[in-house]
Amino acid sequence: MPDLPVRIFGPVISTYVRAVQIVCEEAGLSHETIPTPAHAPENRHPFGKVPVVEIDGLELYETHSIAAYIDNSHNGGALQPSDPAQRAVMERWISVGNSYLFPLFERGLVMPYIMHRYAKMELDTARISKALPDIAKTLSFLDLELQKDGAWSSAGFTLADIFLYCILRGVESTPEGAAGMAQMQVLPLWMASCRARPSIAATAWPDEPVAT
Ligand SMILES: N[C@@H](CCC(=O)N[C@@H](CS)C(=O)NCC(=O)O)C(=O)O
Repeated sequence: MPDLPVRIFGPVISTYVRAVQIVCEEAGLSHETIPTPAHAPENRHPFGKVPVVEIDGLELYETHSIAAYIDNSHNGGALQPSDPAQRAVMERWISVGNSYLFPLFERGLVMPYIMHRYAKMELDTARISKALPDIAKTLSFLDLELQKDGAWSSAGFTLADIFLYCILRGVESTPEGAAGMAQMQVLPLWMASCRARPSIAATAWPDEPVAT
């Protein structure tokens, strides 16, 4: 185990900062989050994103590569299936989360609420209304995939669960997202099972329901 805590630079409440925090918890690594807004001059991510992470004398960015590094170097790869087919499923769902889910949810729903709650801007209801049909369709798609064959959860708890939990947690923290999620059959059960995991409980956001 490294002597120094893993240093995570990004906002304290952030989807991808949370993913790194959870992987650190899974690996038993101490970690600290240094509040750094994405577009602050001190942010070292070349594309103005967060997080940037210092670990083992390395400076890393891009959450998927950070998560895989921590799991491979400090957790025996326990969060990544060794079976190639299961691994492909995990990688697919991380990619789906990063490429399609996060942009849709973040732009259409989560960010308008962040701007409203924290920057005290008027809630952009037009943007939310426009995005809601696609968000509802996407939640249904995820729910049906879970029902069909367990989708990303079929190989046990992996990095895919961590990415998707963090991405869906943002959705769930909005009224429309929480209502949409409550209409799903299996997705809320999967969210609850994640919340029962110590790494996820240890990194909970202030408004997050506790595991029951
Ligand atoms: N590809 C990046 C995406 C990270 C990302 O989008 N982070 C969000 C915060 S959770 C961000 O930096 N948002 C600020 C922005 O896009 O301007 C990664 O995997 O680390």
